[in-house]
Amino acid sequence: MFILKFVSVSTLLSYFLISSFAYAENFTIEMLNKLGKEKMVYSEKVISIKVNDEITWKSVDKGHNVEFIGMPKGVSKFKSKISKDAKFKFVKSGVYLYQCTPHKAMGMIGLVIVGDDKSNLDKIKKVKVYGKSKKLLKTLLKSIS
Ligand SMILES: [Cu+2]
Repeated sequence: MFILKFVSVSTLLSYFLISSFAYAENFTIEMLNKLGKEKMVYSEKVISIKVNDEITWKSVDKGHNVEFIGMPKGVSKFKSKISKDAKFKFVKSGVYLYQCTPHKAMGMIGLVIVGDDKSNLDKIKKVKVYGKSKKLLKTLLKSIS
């Protein structure tokens, strides 16, 4: 009786564990020429997601891409083609910083925080960004720390 109970509890537990892994989500960020008063922007500058979630960057307006410039250790560089939708699955927790290659000096940058893990934040703070992105990055980093 005791063993049966134990088995059913652990079955239930593993069911919940597996289902929480299975429901990885996909988020969409739009790459835009204009959003309100801003020009050349990602529709979301900062996004918090879980490990194994995916982001799709939609090429709503042409001429944009996604280029990782700061990420957790062990994650390889990602650079998408200009004017194409881009998709990335985040299997490692940490903070990711990316820019749009053609508009990197116009403040077209974004941050992804995966699994609520900010352990590489100091490294992200040291990543070189250009022009208008410098001030913006400082503001964004302040907003998350
Ligand atoms: Cu762009």
